Amino acid sequence: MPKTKLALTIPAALLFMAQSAFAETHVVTAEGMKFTPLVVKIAPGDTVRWENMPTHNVETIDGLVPEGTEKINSPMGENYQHTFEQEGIYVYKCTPHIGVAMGGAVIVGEPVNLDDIKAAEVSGGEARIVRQTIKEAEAM
Ligand SMILES: [Cu+2]
Repeated sequence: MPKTKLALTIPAALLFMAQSAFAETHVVTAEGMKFTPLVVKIAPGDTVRWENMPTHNVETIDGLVPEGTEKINSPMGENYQHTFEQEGIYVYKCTPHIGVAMGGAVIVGEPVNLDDIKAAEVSGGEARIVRQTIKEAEAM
């Protein structure tokens, strides 16, 4: 391996190790028909854990997540956790309660897909979640 390549590889590996060592778990709590906090900002490699979910779930909304990421659709009525590796904004809903705007967003690292989210056509409960998400992403 050429020296320059090695010099780049080692810091990258150290950075990865440091991220893993300090990976955090962030708790989002369902309170009534609301997730608190509504928007959670985390680092790549961190985990979000949803608690107090007796009648709720977490379903990411197609088109409102970073391209190429796997859909999340958690089992109804169960606490759930997910580790986010890929940067960007993930908007999600509670499937049965999106009509009353029960949903939220996870912003992982930089909000790289903010423009896509701004351009998306949303209405009703989803639109309320998206508006709040854009506001918080723009304040970063
Ligand atoms: Cu719900």
